[in-house]
Amino acid sequence: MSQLAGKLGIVFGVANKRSIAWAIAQAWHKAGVKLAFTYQGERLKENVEELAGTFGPDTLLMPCDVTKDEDIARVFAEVGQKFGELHLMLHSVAFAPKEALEGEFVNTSREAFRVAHDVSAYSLIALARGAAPLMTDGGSIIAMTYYGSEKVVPHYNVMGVAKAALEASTRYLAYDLGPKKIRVNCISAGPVNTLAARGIAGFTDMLKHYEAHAPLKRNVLPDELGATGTFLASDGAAAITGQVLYVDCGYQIMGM
Ligand code: NAD
Ligand code: 0WE
Repeated sequence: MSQLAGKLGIVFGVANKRSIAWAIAQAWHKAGVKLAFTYQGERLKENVEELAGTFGPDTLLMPCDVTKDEDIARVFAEVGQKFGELHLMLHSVAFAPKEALEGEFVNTSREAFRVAHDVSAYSLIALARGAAPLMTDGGSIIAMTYYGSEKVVPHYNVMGVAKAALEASTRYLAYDLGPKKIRVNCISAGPVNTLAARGIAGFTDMLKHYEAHAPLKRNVLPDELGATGTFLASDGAAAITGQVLYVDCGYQIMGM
């Protein structure tokens, strides 16, 4: 029996079957975690309904735009009612206006900066504040990040700055929530072909670049992100908090 069996979790960021959030949700589900899901809005409702439905017809599913405090309040009120407590939370949400990922970083508008940071970084703080009171027996909070937070990845632009804020927020949250036995960590994934990655000019070349230069000479698989998510949720990671774990086939260690 898995040590995660019977635990209760909530997942933010499933858009479709390719979403990293879905890979981690499946791994948690296989480990016996009972899951609640949120989706961004009506546009994604059907998709997520179908995926979440594969875990049983009574799987808790709620809309949540993470830029809306009232949505977040409603989600955790409902989780409180239906679950009574919570052990795991996955934050797998990011957005920057498309034009900010196309041109030069120097041209980032005030509004694009605001939106990118609101959706991709501030939301972790708001969600952690919502989840923490329900994590009465301790917990594990995981957020998805990317290497563009620490090195320049051309065109990642304001998302890199927002990911730096997300990673720093992870450390401050780990400090605040540590006394409650709530751990907060980031998984820094290598590139994965998802909705958020598709349409990014040169993404296919980026996958090839990782294959050529990462020590493992390949790209990370969604299942491997799921396995890391399961590890970080487990007691095997009981002393790990405030960290960024690179799950990128070793790419991050390279200097050239
Ligand atoms: P995805 O498009 O499947 O997931 C992004 C999710 O963010 C979607 O479900 C979308 O609905 C959600 N979202 C955006 N704005 C929102 C809002 N206002 N309210 C609620 N939800 C909102 O793509 P993904 O690649 O699975 O991305 C998930 C996470 O993984 C992101 O944080 C991303 O930065 C990170 N990441 C992705 C890669 C990659 O190469 N795909 C690599 C490293 C990290
Ligand atoms: O975090 C991401 C992508 C997040 C993302 C994607 C989009 C595309 C559609 C945020 N906002 C938007 N806005 C849109 O309008 N990744 C880690 C994947 C990614 O995106 C890149 C990358 C990589 C890798 C953008 C440029 C360069 C590299």
